[in-house]
Amino acid sequence: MASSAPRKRAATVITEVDATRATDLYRTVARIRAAELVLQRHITEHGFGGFWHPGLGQEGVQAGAVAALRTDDYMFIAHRGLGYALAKGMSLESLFGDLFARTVGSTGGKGGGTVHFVDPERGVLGQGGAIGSSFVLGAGAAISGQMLGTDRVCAIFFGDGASSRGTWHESALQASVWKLPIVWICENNGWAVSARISEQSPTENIADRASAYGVPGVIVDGQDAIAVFDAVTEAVDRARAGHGPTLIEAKTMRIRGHYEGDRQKYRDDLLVGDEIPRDPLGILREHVPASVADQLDDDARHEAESVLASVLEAPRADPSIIYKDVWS
Ligand SMILES: Cc1ncc(C[n+]2csc(CCOP(=O)(O)OP(=O)(O)O)c2C)c(N)n1
Ligand SMILES: [Mg+2]
Repeated sequence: MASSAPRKRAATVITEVDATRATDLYRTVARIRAAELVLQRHITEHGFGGFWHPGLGQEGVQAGAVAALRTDDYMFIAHRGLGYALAKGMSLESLFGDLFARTVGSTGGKGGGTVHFVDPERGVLGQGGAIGSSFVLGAGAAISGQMLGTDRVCAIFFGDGASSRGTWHESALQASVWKLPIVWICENNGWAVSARISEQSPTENIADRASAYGVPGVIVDGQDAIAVFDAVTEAVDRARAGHGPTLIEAKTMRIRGHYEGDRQKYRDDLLVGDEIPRDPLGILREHVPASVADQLDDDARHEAESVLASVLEAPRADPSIIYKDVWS
């Protein structure tokens, strides 16, 4: 089932459902984009206490994939951006609150940024700070769903760099044998910090590794949110029906540095100007009336600006909460 070219959507005729879906995806991508840009500006002007790994340009993967999940499906996010958590229904206030260590954050102000975004009611289980640990944690969440007799699926996001961890291989083997309800979503943006994909993988496609474990490997154009939604929907249906995991590789690109402020001297493919190649918003605009898209852009910008302003006014947490929620 592995393929060497991005899967094309079969449907070229826009149905009523497609138009609604495209508008919903546009709204989500626009909200993520606006949050990314407002953070980028703030960090450039005022600096930042931690690391912000921008997900600019990768919003199509995040919005498209999460739209294919139910609210009660589990999800392990990756560190690049906040799109996964926002798309799953967490409020922008709770995410900015985490980034700026304010009490309104999902961790109540303990900070830590993207790594600690959490919302069990919406299935957002955070991520492991050690890249690749989410593969085993996610397998555990999937087993728990199975043992409790639910039909919950667990989506696990990760990068091309993380795909080389042994943890993927051991959990892939077990997940395949036990038919765990997992969808692995690899955001292949071509870089792991300063290492090109060609320096860390002997094969061009991460998805090709799936065949070794007897699971489908699907390549999808990560800039096309609808194509991502279609691919993840098929994988989610398969997992929910008890047929086991799927590996989806979304081809995307890292627009900015590994972290905001990274000068990227190692890079020979730096973009000039602000234009995002194959911009996920531009691709969705083919399916959304211009006036609707313009309004959604305005709404998203307004939301990001006003939420950032109010979060920066919110109180910082008292240091005494530092051990709250720590399991020992
Ligand atoms: C086990 C482990 N090794 C190294 C790191 C440091 N680190 C954080 S992100 C990253 C690169 C990840 O690259 P990729 O998975 O492609 O994700 P991307 O940053 O491109 O989104 C590394 C090496 C870490 N957090 N954990
Ligand atoms: Mg990468």
